[in-house]
Amino acid sequence: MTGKKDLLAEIDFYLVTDSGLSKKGTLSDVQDAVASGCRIVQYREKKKSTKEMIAEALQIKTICSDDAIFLVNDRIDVALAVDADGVHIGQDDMPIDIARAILGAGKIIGLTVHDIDEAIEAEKSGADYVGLSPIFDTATKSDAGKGIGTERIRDVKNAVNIPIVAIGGINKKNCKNVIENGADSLVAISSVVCSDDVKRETKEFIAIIQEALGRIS
Ligand code: 3NM
Repeated sequence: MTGKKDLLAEIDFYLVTDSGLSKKGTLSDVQDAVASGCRIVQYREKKKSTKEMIAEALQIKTICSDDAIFLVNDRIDVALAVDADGVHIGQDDMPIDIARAILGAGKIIGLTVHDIDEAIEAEKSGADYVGLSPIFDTATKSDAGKGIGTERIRDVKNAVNIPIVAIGGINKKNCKNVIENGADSLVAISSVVCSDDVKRETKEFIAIIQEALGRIS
């Protein structure tokens, strides 16, 4: 009934795929990240046909298996077609109450927010986590806007009880600071998928995050 919602409490490094930036391809990135301990994968694909997306999503679902949460960005139809664990949607996508009615209570819905008010609203409307963005300036998403800075993470952390996933311009140098300011998890797309060794990068992010979260010393 609850699907993989319980796993949300354990997420640290969060993989978002990007076939445009990836060196080795989306499936290879997912495989490597999950093999290195990544517990949450978001399939974000803006270029492929629905048919191609469904075929790829099915393979990602198999890779994630019971080990990692598998979400689809934006495309609720694709998430339903492959019975993914849930979706990640933005402020201009389908309203969350309608998405929930379509997906059902057991699925995970993440919502992108940019400030405290949107985060409070997201929690009220039933989001399971918020993606807070963009923390820093980023070239990966052209319309992301100016970075809000790490202090805003703490403000949002104090305002909501659902997990906060930080995104936008995060790398291995600044990620400790992101976690220490209240993020529960973080995304670092270019840092990871543009690297020669996704396995190593994922492991290193996880180690830094876990240490900053105080889960290991
Ligand atoms: N969403 P990188 S920023 C997918 O601000 C995405 O909502 C953003 O890429 C938002 O980790 C972003 O390479 C890209 O900066 C993040």
